[in-house]
Amino acid sequence: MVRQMSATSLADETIPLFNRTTEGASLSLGELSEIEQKVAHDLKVNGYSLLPKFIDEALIDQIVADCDGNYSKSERRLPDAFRISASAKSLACDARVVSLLSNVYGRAAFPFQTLNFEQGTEQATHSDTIHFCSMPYQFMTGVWVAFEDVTENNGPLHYYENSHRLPLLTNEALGISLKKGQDSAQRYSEYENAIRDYVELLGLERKEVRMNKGDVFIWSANLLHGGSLVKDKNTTRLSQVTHYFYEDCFYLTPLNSDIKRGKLAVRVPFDVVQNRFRIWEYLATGFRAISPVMLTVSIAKVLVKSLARRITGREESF
Ligand SMILES: O=C(O)CCC(=O)C(=O)O
Repeated sequence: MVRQMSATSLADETIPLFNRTTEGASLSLGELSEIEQKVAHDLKVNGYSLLPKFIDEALIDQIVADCDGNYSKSERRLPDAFRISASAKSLACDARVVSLLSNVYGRAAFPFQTLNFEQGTEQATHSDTIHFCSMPYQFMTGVWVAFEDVTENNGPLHYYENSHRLPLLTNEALGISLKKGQDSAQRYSEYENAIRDYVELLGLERKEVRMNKGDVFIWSANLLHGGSLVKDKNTTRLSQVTHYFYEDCFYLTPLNSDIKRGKLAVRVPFDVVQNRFRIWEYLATGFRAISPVMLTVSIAKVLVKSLARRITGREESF
């Protein structure tokens, strides 16, 4: 449950609670539990928070058993394991996490995606905002759970200090324009290169996260992060990340959007707790960000594109 907030302005509602500055926000922050206050403080100051020994080891062992043999060989991961494992779903829907996020953001959180990893991903530095963006901005969070101890050898998560304070790094902001015929993998590699150059230019400091089994690492939407090199290729790095959105937002994928050409890649996130898709509203105005007709057209386009990809074997193009 989200606590009632007193005397918040409309502008306040467009900002996660932990970043608000009004008197009403201070009062609401003061009402948070000790652990919520810690997470709110950490997200504001550092862009991440670490909760040691937060997840029960028996639940973790069950998820690991359920996922065994189901990871994709090429991508080293299993998307949306909540569909095949009641335990992975129970972790994504952990009421303590959902309530904690809802209270520190001042808006109800819901899990919409899980990714389970068998090994370190070596994923290049990125911010989740390029994949999962909300309007108002910043209403998205990653919650990563270590299913075994993470060392310097099995590909720890890394992040760049203070990167959560950077402006939103969309294609437009990075000077990437979408080319006709370009597939999303090529576009993403342009994005990764631009981010690599940008953090170098700014001289941001790279840090690795050491975690033990059951620890939870929470990061805010804009934090630049990724998976470090797996030094010992024989190691596993079992883990699950759950991505959360917040209600009453409009959701989109900036990587596949081209604002200059009027193309918005909208998302219809699946609420794992309520087992239903979330249709957008924005700031509780009752205004639907998209009409039922446009929604039907968007869904039809997605279906046609994925069918075309299956038939031609080609990636999505613009
Ligand atoms: O687990 C990893 O190595 C990276 C995960 C990640 O970057 C993400 O989920 O956004």
